[in-house]
Amino acid sequence: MINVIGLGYIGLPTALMLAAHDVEVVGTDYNQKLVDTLNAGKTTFKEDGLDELFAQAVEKGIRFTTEYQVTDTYIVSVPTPYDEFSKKVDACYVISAIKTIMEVAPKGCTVVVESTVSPGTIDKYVRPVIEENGFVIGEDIHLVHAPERIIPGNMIYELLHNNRTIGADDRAIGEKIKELYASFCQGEIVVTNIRAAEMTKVVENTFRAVNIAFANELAKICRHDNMDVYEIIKICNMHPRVNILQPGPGVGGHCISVDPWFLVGDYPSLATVIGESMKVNDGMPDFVLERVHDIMKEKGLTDIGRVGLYGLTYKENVDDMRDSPTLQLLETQKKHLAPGLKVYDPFITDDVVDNQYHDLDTFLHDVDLVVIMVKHNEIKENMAKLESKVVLDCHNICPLDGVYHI
Ligand code: SAJ
Repeated sequence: MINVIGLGYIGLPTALMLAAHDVEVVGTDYNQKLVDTLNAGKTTFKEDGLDELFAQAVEKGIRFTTEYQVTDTYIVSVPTPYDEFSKKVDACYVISAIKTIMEVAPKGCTVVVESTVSPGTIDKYVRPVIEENGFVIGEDIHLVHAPERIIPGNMIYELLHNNRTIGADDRAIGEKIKELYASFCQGEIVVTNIRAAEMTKVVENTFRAVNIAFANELAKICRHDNMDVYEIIKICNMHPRVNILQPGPGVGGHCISVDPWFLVGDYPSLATVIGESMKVNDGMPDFVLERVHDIMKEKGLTDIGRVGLYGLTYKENVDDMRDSPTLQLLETQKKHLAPGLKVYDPFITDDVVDNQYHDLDTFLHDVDLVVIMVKHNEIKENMAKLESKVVLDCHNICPLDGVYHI
C-alpha cells in the first residue's frame, strides 16, 4: 500500500492516478477540513479531468485520512516554500512529514520525497532526521527523490505522459519505485542518484525563469524606444536556433517564481544570471503599474478607482492565486498608500481582495482602463466588450485597435 503524504496540487492528483491504476493508496493530510472535503466526495481545486480521475480512484478504493499509515512505501508531497530572507529552501514541512513517518514506519520501508527541494536538502535535513530516529538508511529505510514535473492547467495529461526522474541511493530501490510510477506514467523514467534528481528539478524551473526574464527584459528595452517586442520575438523565433518566450506582467505560482531562488540562496556568488533574472521577473508588476500611470496621463484619466485589473490567478485558466503578479501589484499599490484598483477574476469566487467583482459585465461597467493581467479564455471570448475601454494588454491577446502593451 502506498501512503501519499500531502494532498495538495501535486499529492492529490498523484494519489488519485496511482489508485486509478489499481495501486492501493491511502492519502494523508494534516488538514482535517481538506480530508473531510475529499471524504465528502469533492475535490479541493479545479483542474481539467480531476473530478473524473477522483471518481475512478474512489471507485478503486482510495481512502483519505489525517493519520499516517503503517506501510512499506510513503510518497511525501508537501510544500517547500523559500525563506523570505535567506532565499534558501524551507524544508520544514518535509522534515515534519518525515518525522511523523518515522513514528509509524516499519523497517525496510521506502520513503519517496516528491516535494521540490534544493540540491543537498535531503543530505542536510532528511537523512539526519531518519538517523536520529535510530534507523539506518539503506537498511531500515530506503530513500528516494522523485520530483514531479506536471504543469497546473494540464496536470492529468502531463502526469500520464511526461518523462520523470527518480533519484535513489540504491539502484534496485530506484528501479522498484520506477515500476510504481510506470503503473500510470507512459513517459521515460530515468533513474539517477538523489542529488542529481534534486538538481535537475530546480534547474528545469530555473531555465524557464531565466528565459521568461529575458523576454521581459526585451519588452522593457523595446518599450524604452517604442519598438514592437512581439513582432521582434516573432521574427527572431524564425531563426532555427532561437526560441524566445513571451513577456508578461510577472511570474507567479509556486515553482518558477520560487525554485530558482534556492540556487541563488545556496550559491549567491555563483548564481548571478539567475539572481538578476529573478529580479527582472519580480519587477514586472511594478513595471505594469508604471505603464498604467503613463497611459492614464496620456489618456487624461485621473481616477485610479476606474482602473480594473482583469485576472487574479498566477496564469490562465487555473484557480491558483499563489504569488500571482496581480497580488504582487496590489501589494505595491498598498505600500504606496494608493489602493482603489478594481479587480475581477472568473476563477476566484471568494472575496480575497478589496474592490473585487464577481461578474465581468459589472466590472467592465465600473472601469475605463482594463489591464489584462491573465489571459483566461473568458476574456479572449469577450474581446468585443472591451471596445469602448482603454486596454493595457499584458499578453498581446487583444486584437482591437489602440490597445496598449507592456
Ligand atoms: N510566463 C510568462 N511568459 C511565458 C511563460 C510563462 O510570463 O512565456 C509566466 C506565467 O504567466 C506564470 C509563470 O510564468 O505566471 C509560470 O507559469 P508556467 O506555466 O510556465 O509554469 P508553472 O509554474 O505553472 O509550472 C512549472 C513547470 N515547469 C516548467 O515548465 C520548466 C512545470 O512543468 C513544473 O512541474 C512546475 O513548474 C513545478 O511544479 O515545478
